[in-house]
Amino acid sequence: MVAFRTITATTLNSVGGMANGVVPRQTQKGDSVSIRNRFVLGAAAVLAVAGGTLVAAGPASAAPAYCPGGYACTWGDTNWATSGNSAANIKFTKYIPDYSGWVYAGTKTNGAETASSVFNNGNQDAAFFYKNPSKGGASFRLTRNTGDSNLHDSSGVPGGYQDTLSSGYFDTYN
Ligand SMILES: [Ca+2]
Repeated sequence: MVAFRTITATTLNSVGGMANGVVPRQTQKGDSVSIRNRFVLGAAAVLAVAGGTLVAAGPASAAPAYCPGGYACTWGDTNWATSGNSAANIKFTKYIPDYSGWVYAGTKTNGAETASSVFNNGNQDAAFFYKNPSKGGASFRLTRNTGDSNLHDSSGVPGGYQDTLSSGYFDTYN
């Protein structure tokens, strides 16, 4: 819509006419306005592309319940719950070198190699999750305020990490 108005005004200017209250301007000035508007439109297009990239890279969204600010959290099942309970998670503010030492809150389910959903609600850092204890084995990285509600499928974090996580670290401690 902005582009259309710009083209119309430029066209009117180029023929030196006056219509619909548009004051004719010298061609040079009209051209400079047109160039500036094209630049603004170009910048908007770049922002639109960047926004699309962010969405594709990971499901940025509001943090799930019971994963407070400053924490990275894991749950035993998909959709940020363990046995239907969002509060039944394991969370850290720095790192957990071995999830086998933890159970999902309020359950007896051990945290090692059982996570099916994860979220990084940290204040600043990316979070890294590993298949083996103490930063060992294959890993993936979650930027702040992103997560994966289903580690079984290939959207978000690449598939193959369900029921494999054994340690997690914020970047500062990684
Ligand atoms: Ca997934």
